[in-house]
Formats: sequence, C-alpha cells, structure tokens
Amino acid sequence: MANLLTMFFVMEMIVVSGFSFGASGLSMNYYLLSCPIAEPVVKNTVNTALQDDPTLAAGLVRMHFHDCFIEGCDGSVLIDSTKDNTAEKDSPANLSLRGYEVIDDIKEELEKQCPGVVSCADIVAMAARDAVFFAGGPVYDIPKGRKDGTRSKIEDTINLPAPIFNASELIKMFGQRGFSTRDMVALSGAHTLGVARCSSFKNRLTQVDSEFAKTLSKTCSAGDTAEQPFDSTRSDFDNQYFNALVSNNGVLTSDQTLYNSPQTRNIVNAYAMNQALFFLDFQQAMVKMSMLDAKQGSKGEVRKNCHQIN
Ligand code: HEM
Ligand SMILES: *[C@@H]1O[C@H](CO)[C@@H](O)[C@H](O)[C@H]1NC(C)=O
Ligand SMILES: CC(=O)N[C@H]1CO[C@H](CO)[C@@H](O)[C@@H]1O
Repeated sequence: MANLLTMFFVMEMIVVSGFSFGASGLSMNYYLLSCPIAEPVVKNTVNTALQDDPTLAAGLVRMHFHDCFIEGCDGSVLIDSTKDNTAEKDSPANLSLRGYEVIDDIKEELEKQCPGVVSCADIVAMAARDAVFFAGGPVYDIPKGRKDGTRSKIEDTINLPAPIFNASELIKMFGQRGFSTRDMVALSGAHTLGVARCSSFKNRLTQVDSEFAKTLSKTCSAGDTAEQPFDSTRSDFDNQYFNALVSNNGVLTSDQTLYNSPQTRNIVNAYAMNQALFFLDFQQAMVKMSMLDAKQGSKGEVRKNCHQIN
C-alpha cells in the first residue's frame, strides 16, 4: 500500500514538472527536440550487438554501474589513460569490463546525426537499460541530460564495492550513496547476467566443506581468468541468481553473504520466489543509480569522443 502511494506521488510529480526529475535537471524527453533519433539509435545498436554476442548485455550493465559509482554517472569509465593520467579503466577493479565498442558505435552514429548533443554518460545509461530489456528483463525508462565529466583517476576506483565484502559492508557502502538495503540487494541481482573470473572468487575455495566450492575449484584449475557464470542462465535476465544464493551457490563472497546474512536473507527469498517483485525493485533502483551525482549544464561537457575529454 505504502509503495502504491509512493508510486502515485512520484507519477504526479513527473506530470506536474513536465517529466523533469526534481532538482536534478534530468528529464525523460531530454533529446525529444535536440536529437530525436538518440533513443532508437541506442536501442538498435544494442540489439544488433547482442544478437552477435548475447554476453555483452552483462558488460553494458556492469559498465553503467562502474560509471555511476565513481564520480557519478558521468562517462568517466570510458576515458583512456594518457601519459599524465592513469584512468579508472586501468584499475584492477575494472577487470574484464566489456562493451566499449558498442558505446563507440552509438557515439559515432550520433555524432553524425546530431553532433555534440548526446553525452557519453547518457549513452552508457541508455545502453544498460536496453541491454536489460533485450536480455529478457524489465522495460523501464530513465531520465536523460547527464553531462560528461572531466576526471577519471585510477585511485577513485576504491569507491567500488569489493567481492569479499560482507552484507554489513555492502549495506554501508550503498547506504552512503542513498541506497536502501533493499535497493542494494535488487541491484546485486544484475549478477543474473554474466560471469566472474577465478581471481574474483578464489578466496572462497578454502571453504572445502561446501559442494559448490568444488565446482569453483574446478573452474579455477584453468587459471585466474577462467570464468564462472553467476547462475545457470548467464545471458538471461531472470531471478535464477537469487535461487542460486538460496541453494548456497553464490559465486562471490558478496553474493552469498546476501543469503547468509539475516539483514538481507528475507529479500533474497522474496526475489527467488517472485521474479516480478525483483523486476519492479530492480528497475526502481536502476533509475536511482542512473541519477547518481549527475552533472548538468556547465558542470560538465558533451564529449566528442567518449575516450577523451574535449
Ligand atoms: C554489490 C556489490 C557488487 C560487487 C562486490 C560486484 C563485484 C563484481 C565482480 C567481482 C564481478 C566479476 C568481475 C570479473 O571477475 O571479471 C562482477 C561482475 C558483474 N557485475 Fe558486479 N558487483 C556488485 C554489484 C553490481 C551491480 C550493482 C551491478 C549492476 C547494476 C553489477 C553488474 C555486474 C555484471 C553484469 C557482471 C558480469 C560482467 C560480465 O560478465 O562481463 N554488479 N561484479
Ligand atoms: C563485516 O566486515 C567488517 C569489516 O571487515 C567486520 O568488522 C564485521 O565484523 C563483519 N561483519 C560480519 C557480520 O561478519
Ligand atoms: C578494458 C580495460 O581497459 N581494461 C583494463 C582494466 O585494467 C587492467 C589493469 O589492471 C588493464 O590491463 C585493462 O586493459
């Protein structure tokens, strides 16, 4: 009931303010007049890329997360290192980030159609949204109008959660950015897509008592970069990830802790039993994440090339 009321209130707010998001300055129809082709270009390019390689959905969703958690959603994750600056990209925490070429394709097309209008940060946010949809997840819209940032430093990646975090540490880190415990668990559900490398979970192999530890050990026998899917359906956006946690088959410490900890177990159980509930909470949390410290106006720029500041 409370949720329903909140929803009505939010909808009311959107209508009254002409689809703008409070003080954030972002809006749903930001490119309606300046670049109406922006949304279809993103959608078509993501669709084509995923038809070639369905595993790229995971890459695009993770890229948006890393972008937003470091310095806000400002495209900083895309910037290349230069001789004077080591960028976020070259942090070990960026291990195996993928999908840069999809963003480049979109940007190239949009620079032809409407030069200097669509920010790289918005492209990453829209691409993640469309990747979720094409992988079978919920359809939702996000506000646009983010500007690109001009800072990308390797040392800022310390602001990403670590795979060895326990539930308390995850709740704390996400809480510092305004996310509830429930938001955090829903967002972790993005691990319904993709894989982790052995180097991200080899700390768990010492738990030899668990049957699943043997599976992980087997994966790791192929080396540090060997891949373990988070759930049984790595390219489908569904609630199998939560079922895996309930079965004690969480890949990262930060995954399994969500079921093991009394602070989050009920939420995991609810999502494992009710995919629609997970989808609803996930899309709300993604909209929230997509607005993290969004820069507007003169606080940022629209990069011509997503790899470097103008
Ligand atoms: C809760 C804290 C989180 C931690 C500790 C964490 C950590 C990780 C790690 C270590 C990997 C594997 C990297 C590798 O070994 O190659 C990974 C993969 C991934 N993460 Fe997270 N993550 C978290 C939350 C999120 C969120 C909020 C999202 C998006 C909304 C996300 C999306 C993904 C995706 C889609 C993959 C698979 C990437 C691929 O297959 O290419 N993660 N994450
Ligand atoms: C979680 O990790 C923190 C930091 O390492 C530690 O202080 C805390 O006791 C841990 N909590 C639990 C429940 O294990
Ligand atoms: C895609 C990308 O740029 N990945 C980089 C992540 O960081 C490592 C260093 O830890 C680089 O070698 C990768 O190129």
